Amino acid sequence: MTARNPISVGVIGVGVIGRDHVLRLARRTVGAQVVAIADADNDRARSVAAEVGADVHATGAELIADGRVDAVVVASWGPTHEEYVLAAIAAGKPVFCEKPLAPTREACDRILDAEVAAGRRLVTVGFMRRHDQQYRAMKEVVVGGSIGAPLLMHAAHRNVSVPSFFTSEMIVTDTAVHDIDVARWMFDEEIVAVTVLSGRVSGKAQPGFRDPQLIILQTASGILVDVEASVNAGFAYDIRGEVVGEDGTVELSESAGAVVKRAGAAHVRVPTEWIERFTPAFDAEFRAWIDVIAAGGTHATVGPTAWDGYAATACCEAGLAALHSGTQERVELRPKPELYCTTQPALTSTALPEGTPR
Ligand code: ISE
Repeated sequence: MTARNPISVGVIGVGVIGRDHVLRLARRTVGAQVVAIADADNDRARSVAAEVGADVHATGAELIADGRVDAVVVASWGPTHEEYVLAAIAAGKPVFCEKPLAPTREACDRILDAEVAAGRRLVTVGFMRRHDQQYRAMKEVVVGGSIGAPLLMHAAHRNVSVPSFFTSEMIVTDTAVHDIDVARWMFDEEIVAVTVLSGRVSGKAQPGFRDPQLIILQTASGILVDVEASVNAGFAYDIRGEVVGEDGTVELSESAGAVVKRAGAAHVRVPTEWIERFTPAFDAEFRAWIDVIAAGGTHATVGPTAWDGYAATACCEAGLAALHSGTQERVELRPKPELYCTTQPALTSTALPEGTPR
């Protein structure tokens, strides 16, 4: 397939992250333009469309059917993802879907079936941490073998606060889902079991809300990953990760910025919002996506595939069962279709800087 240049993108759902993606695609992604927008809130669609000179469609289905739209971004509410992703696959258009691919394993199954029937990978899932330079540097060390065979991973995912509609279950499905994807990607292994522990509850959480949670993932070869997930940390958006190997450890550096030392103390900026922490990763993710579509190869996906979206949702389902049972729950996956077994092109847009320790 030979794609057009620039790639004309339609965006469905322009709430917080959807609008951010519209601006990123329209203003700082070379080779992309945003031509169409749809949102359940029509006024919001119109106001975001006006910022970038795009047309507004009444529905996501209409947007996908628009002949000028080469590729689709789905950033609407999770339960709507399946309908839009299936419609994009049916139209043969590359589709970038924010996490979750779909909230239930059955819905993800239907997406896998549709993509397998189409015979072409068209779906990319928005697990942006795979494009984050710190995580990528960490993975290079793990794969390079200098710290020996990986045994454990420690992770922390602390949000400053969350809106009042946030639930204990969403700490697994909306927050820790990123750590689930990182663990699968870091070790190139599936997760086979999940345990979720909750103990003393933060005084800042709503009554009945189980925050923080300690989530323990076990990979197929037995690597244990503990994730402290909390959403009322108050002080900062604090993301940690450390892999412990047989011969050493590798951890995410504390800050991408400068460390200031003065008056007997060291100061380093810690972001307060996830958009700030991961903006470079979101930018890299969209650059890579537009590049792969423009290259017009066999598959129009880069980074996390529909299989990755399915596996993450299956782990979240086990996580929810574990949250309620208090015991370890197994993750059972369907056999991996052949379509997802070939490797993807390297992410050249996120190549690591010279001198990165390996
Ligand atoms: C949000 O949807 C995200 O994707 C953020 O990365 C995560 O930190 C936050 O907890 C989620 O609500």
